[in-house]
Formats: sequence, structure tokens, C-alpha cells
Amino acid sequence: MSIEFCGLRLAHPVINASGTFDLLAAAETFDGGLFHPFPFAAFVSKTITLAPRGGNPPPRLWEAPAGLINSIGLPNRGLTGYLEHDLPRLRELLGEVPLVTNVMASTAEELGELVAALDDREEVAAIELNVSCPNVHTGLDLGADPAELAAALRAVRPRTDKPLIVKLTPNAADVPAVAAAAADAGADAVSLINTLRAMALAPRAGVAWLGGGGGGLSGPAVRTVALAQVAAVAARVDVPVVGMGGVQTAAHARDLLDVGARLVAVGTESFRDPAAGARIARGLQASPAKRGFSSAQQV
Ligand code: RRO
Repeated sequence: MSIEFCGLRLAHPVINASGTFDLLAAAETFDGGLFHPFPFAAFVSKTITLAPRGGNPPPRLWEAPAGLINSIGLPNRGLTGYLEHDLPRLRELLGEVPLVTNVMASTAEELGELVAALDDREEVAAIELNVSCPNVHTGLDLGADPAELAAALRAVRPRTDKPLIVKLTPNAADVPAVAAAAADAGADAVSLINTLRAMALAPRAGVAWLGGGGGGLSGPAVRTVALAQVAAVAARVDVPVVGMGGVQTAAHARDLLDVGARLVAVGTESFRDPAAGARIARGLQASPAKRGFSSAQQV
């Protein structure tokens, strides 16, 4: 089942979605028990920003019907803290498993700085750009507008030779157009979907429940949306696609592979079952390949 992805050789097609598997915390909680075999063929870090961030005020989670709304707000040690503290420990825990570092910034200059710093570190196999962030100059989400994203990528691309994966937002008018712009501007791969913009009100209070106001919906509730968007993007771009959104079983992962994803990421399901990645990878091994989806069936 070994898979080629952006020059990396992966043991199987299942990885984690950024921000849904805290490897440093899991290492303490499970005392190594979760790691034989490690659930994912590559590990994607949570999102790193240039400056340290404390994250959003609580509450940060809301259980929705068949899903989860989060408003975590990017808590992280910042670039320096990541490079000095997290990166050596992640490398030690991962052994041979490739590490993908996910980064976010609100300007192309900052994004370039993050990417250049990671380019210097051999522990990092690839970089994922989280573009679900408003540009401070234009107010537009980098990943919502093809031209915005292309401009940012053209500034960032020359700063690394490592594979660049663009993590697309589903909250865009034309996701395949954004994906095509990313590929044309030098992305080596695209990944999708991030969470769907959502909100929840506190019971009987009529005010937002989440400390951050709105949040992002994930889990089984978004699975069919993800399938449609992954199919449409895979039909549009030639670069490899990492599909994710509501994957709980090997059959869900197979669906994403069948519509053109090269890899599948497991996200919210890992909160329920931290060994889900390994279970789904095993299940895929036993399930038949292509069921004959053709892009002519696109919605
Ligand atoms: O940290 C978050 O609240 C968060 C991020 Br950066 C993201 O990309 N997607 C999401 O659902 N939550």
C-alpha cells in the first residue's frame, strides 16, 4: 500500500488532519502504547504562527448534531518555541514517520518568514500552508480568493524547496478555482476540507456559546460536503489532493480515494478513537481499490 506523495514514500495513505492529534500530549497520556504502529503514515503538526498565541477564551468546543464546532484560536508557542521545543521532541517521537509542519500568517511576508525558517530544518519533510486566515491588508481570507492566494504563494514559493501543501478552506465561492490558482502558483499539493464556518448559541441565553464567537464545524456532518469538494478539486488540478472531512471508517476513506484523493486525513474521529488512523489504514488494506468513479459524474 506504500504511496508516493510529493517525493515522500509513505507506508499507507492515511495521515492526520492538522490540529486534531496532539502528539506531544498523546505521548504522555498513552505512554508509548499508541505508537506501535504509529496511526499515521505522516504526521501533520498543529498550526504554527510567527508569534506565540494563547488561543481563544473558553468555551472552545460545541457538540453539534453529528459534528463538533471548534474555536480553538491557534494556541501555539510561536515559531521560535516550535523550532526549539516542539520540533526536536516531535522528531524523536516520530522516528521514520515524515513530519509536515502546518503554518498560518495574515500576510505573505510573515508566511514567507515561517516557510524560510522551516526550510532550514531537515526534521521537516513538507510544509502545509493554512490559508483560512484573513489578510490584514485586504480583510479577505487568503484562501477564499484565487488571486489573493496566488499572490501569496508566488511570494512564498521561492523561499523553500520543500513540498508545499495548501490547506484549502471550504468557505469559498469556488473552491476548485482556488485550488487551481494554488497549483498554478507553485503548490505541490492541496488538502481539503478545513472546517465549515458555523456557530452555536448558549442555551436560552441567545448569545454565542464559543468564546471566539463563531467556529468551524467538522465530523460526520461535513462528510458529504467534503466528498463533493474533494471530487471537484481532484477533477480540476493535476497536483495530488489530500482529502479529509468526517472520515470515521475505511469505507469513508475509500470514498475520498475513489473520487481522486491521493491521501486521506483523519481529524475529528481521532478525538473519539485515538487509534482511528491505524484502524482505517488497516481497513483500507482489506478493501477493494477503485469502484469506478469517473469525473464525468461530477456534481
Ligand atoms: O485553531 C483553530 O481554531 C482552527 C484552525 Br487554525 C483551523 O484551521 N481550523 C479550525 O477548525 N480551527
